[in-house]
Amino acid sequence: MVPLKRRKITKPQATDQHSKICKFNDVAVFIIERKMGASRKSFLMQLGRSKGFKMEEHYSPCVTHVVSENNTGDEVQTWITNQAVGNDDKSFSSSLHLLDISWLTDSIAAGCPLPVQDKHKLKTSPKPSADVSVITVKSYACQRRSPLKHHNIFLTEPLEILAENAEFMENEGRSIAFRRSASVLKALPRAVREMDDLKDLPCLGEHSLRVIKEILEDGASREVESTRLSEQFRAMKALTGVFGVGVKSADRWFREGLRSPADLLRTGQNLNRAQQADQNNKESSLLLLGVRYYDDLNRPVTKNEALAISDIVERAVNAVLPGAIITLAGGFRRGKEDGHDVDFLITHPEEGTEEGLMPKVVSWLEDQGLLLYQKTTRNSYLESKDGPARPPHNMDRFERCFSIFKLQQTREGSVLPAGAGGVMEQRAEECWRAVRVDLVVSPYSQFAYATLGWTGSKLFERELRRWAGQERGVSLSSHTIYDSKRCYLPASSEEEIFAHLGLEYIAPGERNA
Ligand code: 8GT
Ligand code: MN
Repeated sequence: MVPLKRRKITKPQATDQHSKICKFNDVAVFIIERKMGASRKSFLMQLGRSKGFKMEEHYSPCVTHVVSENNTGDEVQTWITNQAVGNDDKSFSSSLHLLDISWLTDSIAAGCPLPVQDKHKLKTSPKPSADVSVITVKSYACQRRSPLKHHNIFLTEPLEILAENAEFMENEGRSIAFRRSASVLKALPRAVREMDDLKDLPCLGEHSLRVIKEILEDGASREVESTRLSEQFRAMKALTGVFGVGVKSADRWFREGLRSPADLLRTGQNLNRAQQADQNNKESSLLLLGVRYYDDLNRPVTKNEALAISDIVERAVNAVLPGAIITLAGGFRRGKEDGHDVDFLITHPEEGTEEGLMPKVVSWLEDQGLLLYQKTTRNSYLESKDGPARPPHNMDRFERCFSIFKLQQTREGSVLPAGAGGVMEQRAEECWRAVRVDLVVSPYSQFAYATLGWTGSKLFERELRRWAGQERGVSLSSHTIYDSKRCYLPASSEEEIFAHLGLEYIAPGERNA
């Protein structure tokens, strides 16, 4: 056994001996034995030392140059990391050179440590950055994919309550801000757990962040929950839920003390007042219809019901214009399982033959007793302000029919197959429901734009138009794109329109911003 005293002095002596002959003190070389073998390593160590190189026996933080043979940079890095386990030194310095043996042999031949050149360096794969968990989300909703089912409904639903409330207050800017925040969260690949998950995300304003923080910390936002329960929010929701009633009328009625569609009937004053004036006759009968079918029209339309209506529309259109093309648009085209209405686009490959189509389709449907209400317009700008008009930003000039279909159903609520006759039809005679249906006729040359414009979601459409204007200097509508010289850009598919806009194509199912 070596006495403790001797052991203590042996090591420094040896180092001293080395340092005596070391000519290049700022370079400390370590050779990795792996794949090289002990004898070759020992030979190279001796050779190095004989030329005045500081050759280290062990790997330590003072090593400046790690040399290996037939190892990849990643292998060397792993080897070094493993040496560090258990030491304080868990990482290695970024100034550490990971080199091929050729650097050492060249240096020995040159009689001094050569400057490290690219050819000597071992290639390592890029280190995953510490920020790998930070997700980058593009700032326009039309640049992102947002599926129907996402991971952050617990945040987006409350934000959308605030958006809806802002709409009731006619504060569009605020409403859009909340919708944009919600939309960003819909695009995230996982649930938000902490506020840090949100850093670097676009479109999240101060107010939205406050709401999100509260939900993450307390499970709910006081502002959202009190909005949800507020008399005004609930009344506005109920009153705007009446077909044909916009925010302005609902707000007026709220201030007059009305709270629900039943109140409209009870007081009757609005209906009577409206009926007195001849020009308002239509409006009041629309209101009566809206109240009468309130429950039906607020019950989601199922996919099966949409398909059954699709069948009817196809029969109607083909009866009056064979060869016409009918597309189910809106939420159902995006893959939704239900919706508040069913939207259809109709065209014909022979441009011009679609003109005047709507009145014929409508009378076919009426003859079959399939319509409870319809209002056909050639030009959406002529619609009354409080009628079922849409906000001006997504209006178009297509021939269009707002309607309420009378959809036959079996008693169990399933839809009667088209053409089912006999006993079944008689039994189901009184079993039907009201469904809101929008029919839109587009010339064939504008059909791609119409399809894109009517597929939604509403925020996705808005963001497309914003992108077009702000980033590309063009104007996008449901008819075409026109540039600053008002030149029209024809397109025969949605893919082509995305390409015109310099955007990656986003499939309908991923436009749920
Ligand atoms: P839903 O399931 O509640 O029915 O949801 P949706 O189908 O996505 O919404 P929608 O209110 O039925 O509208 C369908 C799409 O048509 C939306 O993208 C909306 O922007 C678009 N749209 C209208 N009105 C108009 C309009 O006048 N012109 C154009 N081009 N698009 C319109 O709702
Ligand atoms: Mn719809």
